[in-house]
Amino acid sequence: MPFSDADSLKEKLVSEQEAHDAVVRNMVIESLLESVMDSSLDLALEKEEKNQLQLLLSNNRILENERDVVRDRVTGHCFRRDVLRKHLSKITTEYYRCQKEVEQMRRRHHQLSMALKDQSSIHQHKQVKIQALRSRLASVSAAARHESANKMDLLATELQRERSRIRELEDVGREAAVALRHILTESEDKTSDMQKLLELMESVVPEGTDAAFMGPEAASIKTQDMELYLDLVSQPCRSVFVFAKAVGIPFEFKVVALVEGQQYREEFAKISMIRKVPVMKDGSFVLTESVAILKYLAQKHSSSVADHWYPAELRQRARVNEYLSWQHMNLRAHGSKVFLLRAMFPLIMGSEVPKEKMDAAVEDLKLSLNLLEEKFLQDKPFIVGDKISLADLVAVVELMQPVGTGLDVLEGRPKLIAWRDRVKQEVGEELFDEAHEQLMNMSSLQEKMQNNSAMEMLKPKFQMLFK
Ligand SMILES: N[C@@H](CCC(=O)N[C@@H](CS)C(=O)NCC(=O)O)C(=O)O
Repeated sequence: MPFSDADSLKEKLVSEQEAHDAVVRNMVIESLLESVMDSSLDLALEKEEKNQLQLLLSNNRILENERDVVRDRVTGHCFRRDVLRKHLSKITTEYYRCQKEVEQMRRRHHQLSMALKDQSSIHQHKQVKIQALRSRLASVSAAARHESANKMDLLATELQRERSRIRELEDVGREAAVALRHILTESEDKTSDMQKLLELMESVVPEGTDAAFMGPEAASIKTQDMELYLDLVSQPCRSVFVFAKAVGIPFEFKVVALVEGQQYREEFAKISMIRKVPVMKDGSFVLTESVAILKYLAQKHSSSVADHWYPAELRQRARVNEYLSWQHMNLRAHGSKVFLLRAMFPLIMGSEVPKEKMDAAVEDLKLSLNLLEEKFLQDKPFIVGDKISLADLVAVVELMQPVGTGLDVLEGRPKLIAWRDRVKQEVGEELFDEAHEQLMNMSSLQEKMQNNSAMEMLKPKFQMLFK
């Protein structure tokens, strides 16, 4: 082999050797690398394990805490369960007790409804009896009314007879006076003239009823016939009417129908030139103005009229007068205005009342009612105290006037409602209703007005009043 071949072979060998060494080295390195990698893997795994262990430990701690919490809760629940058990047992006992009570009540209810049934049949029975008594009462009172009407007729005839007898007596008196003068002055034959005079007297005044001994009182009783000129639609008339009736003062009711214009008749003008009602005629004594009439009647009949109507005691009487003076321009004026606007204005004027006019009138009335309640009545049963007086009567009739037109002025005023009911009870419900019957029947009143020529006379008055 040539040298160069040997060299190249050598070189080849060397390079082969080097290549082999490199491979071995690589393998060593690789194995070294592998072992290094393994140990680092071990380390990483160990760390991982440690971490996991730590995690497990902390999880364990958490679980232990949770276990403690759960244990506490269980203890709490057990305690509450025991408390609830106790409650439950109490409730159960209570439930049984209630059931017993309900049972007892059911039995009681049954007993009561049986008793109620019995009562209602008794009640029905009584109702039938009451009904029978009512109709009996109605027939008895109709008979009594009839009888008293007959008696009244008889009395009226008797009265008439008495009057003509009085007139006869007056004539005889005049004749006797003439005869007496003749006897005392001119007569020659005094004895026979005297005899004639005696005969004359005897013909009208029989023995035993000598007029000279009847005295002035008896004479005045005969001539003192009380007449009241009234229209019950008018509130002052109602106060006079109710008072006279309530205290039992006899009078002759003379109707002056205002809606028919009877106040304008000449025959009424002869009695009162004021041409308003009420008017009182006591014998020849004529009195106008309701308040004056009421006081006159109370004072004239003071021996039979209870003192509370117009008390004699100075200050109580002053309280009655205080109200009577106040009411003219307040409750009376305002109540009348609302009444006239609501009931008369459209009929007389032929048009509706302007709203602002009506509102203002109602507002004024409310203010008067406030004063009646707060100043005059306060918390007393009646204006002067415990007993009814003329003041209450005059107030109540005024308050009823707008009520007659359908306006409930007492709405929302329980104190005034209770007072009105007390007044009504004191004078007697029947009398109160009788006095207010016409007022409460406005439609028939308006009908009368519509067909009446006297309404024309009222027009200028209204125009003046409400312009
Ligand atoms: N102040 C008087 C008033 C009388 C009065 O105004 N009467 C009215 C009826 S409530 C009347 O007669 N009016 C008729 C008219 O004015 O033509 C009294 O209290 O008696």
